[in-house]
Amino acid sequence: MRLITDCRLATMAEGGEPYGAIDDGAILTAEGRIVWAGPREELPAHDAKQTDRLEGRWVTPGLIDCHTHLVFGGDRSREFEQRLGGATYEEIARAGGGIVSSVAATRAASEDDLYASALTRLAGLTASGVTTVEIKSGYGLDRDSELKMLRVARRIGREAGVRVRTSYLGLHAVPPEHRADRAAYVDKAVDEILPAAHAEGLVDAVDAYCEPIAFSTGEVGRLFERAKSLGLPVKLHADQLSDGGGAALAAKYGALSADHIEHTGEAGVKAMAEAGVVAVLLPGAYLMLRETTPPPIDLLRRHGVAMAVATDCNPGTSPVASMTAALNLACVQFRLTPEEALAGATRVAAKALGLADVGTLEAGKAADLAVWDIERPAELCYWLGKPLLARRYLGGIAARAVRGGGRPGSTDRVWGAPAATPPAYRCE
Ligand code: DI6
Ligand code: FE
Repeated sequence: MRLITDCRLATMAEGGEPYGAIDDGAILTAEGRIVWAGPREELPAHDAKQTDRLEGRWVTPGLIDCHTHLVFGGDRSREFEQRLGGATYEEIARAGGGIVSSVAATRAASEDDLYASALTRLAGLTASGVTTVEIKSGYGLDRDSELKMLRVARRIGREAGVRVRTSYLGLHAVPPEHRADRAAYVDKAVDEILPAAHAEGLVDAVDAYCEPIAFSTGEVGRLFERAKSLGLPVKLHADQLSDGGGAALAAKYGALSADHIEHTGEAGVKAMAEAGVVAVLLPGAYLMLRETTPPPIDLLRRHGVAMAVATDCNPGTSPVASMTAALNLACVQFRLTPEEALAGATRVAAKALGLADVGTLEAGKAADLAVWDIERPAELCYWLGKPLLARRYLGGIAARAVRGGGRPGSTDRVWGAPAATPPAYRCE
């Protein structure tokens, strides 16, 4: 048993004080779980062998990034330059760039290369307090390459000091070899690739990109039927660029979440509320695409739809590798309150992933914690770029941030394993 004390808690538990704040708190952990969390003066009798004194720092649940495309090959910063120079996303795609260039690079990359390059981005997430990350496939678009991406995601979960949930995103784009017969690709994704990935234990949820430029509600419906028959939960990239009925489709299938939803109208929001679908807000993509229609935040509030916030870390539309940056962007661009945003990166993000045992500081939950050098929880949404994290705990064990920064292929500078004695403090 371990006692974590001399700290302030933002438990993020529902109801009660803003942020579930406790001024002088303590946490008891054992076997990877929180045994007790509350005001220090109410600390029960315990037999903790270790005591970590946090010198007044704030502790929140470890942050949860519930929508990322962390694993991909290649680099698209050249496209960023082209777009700043006036080229449109469509022109770049027609010239062989865009999503198809990520597909080519991902297919060409080895598992080791994909793993190493993903860690360079994961480093940004863990340095901003992330302890659980969702990772999608979708840049492989053939059987072997999709499975390769998902295996890399699983390896990250085993070796890189973070919990991982995977999503199969086979309906992300039509691969170049199927441009003339997209129906055959949908058949393959639904009937062959998803079942194969599922059989290998690589899929925690099924996602799709529902948009006129990507896949129709009918095509996505076929995929979701298959997911249902395999017992897998679904989620959806919905209504990002137009109101194409994506949110309503997600609701029809009882999806965990509908993500983006900039263009969702009131009928879609109502359907989400009735089906308990979480809205995942992705302010990084909104920023990078210079969008001007924000998600319908007031409607979501009015109808009681829970809102999560995520990075959407991807090479095309959201090169965002910091969860605290995503929080800032959600507040500034979408006018979430800092408390809403932080709930969206903890309690609500857990719901968006269907996880019952992370997201708040409460007895019984996993002891995944983030310790911060801040004076108020709102600072997590206020600063843009200032390092705020003092330490993470993963399953009750102090974990160093994963440090990437190496070139693809070099894994020597990566710290994956939780460290018993983190550098910043002494653990008694
Ligand atoms: N999520 C996605 O899957 C695409 N946009 C988004 O917000 C990514 C598109 C790309 O790689 O260009
Ligand atoms: Fe996405």
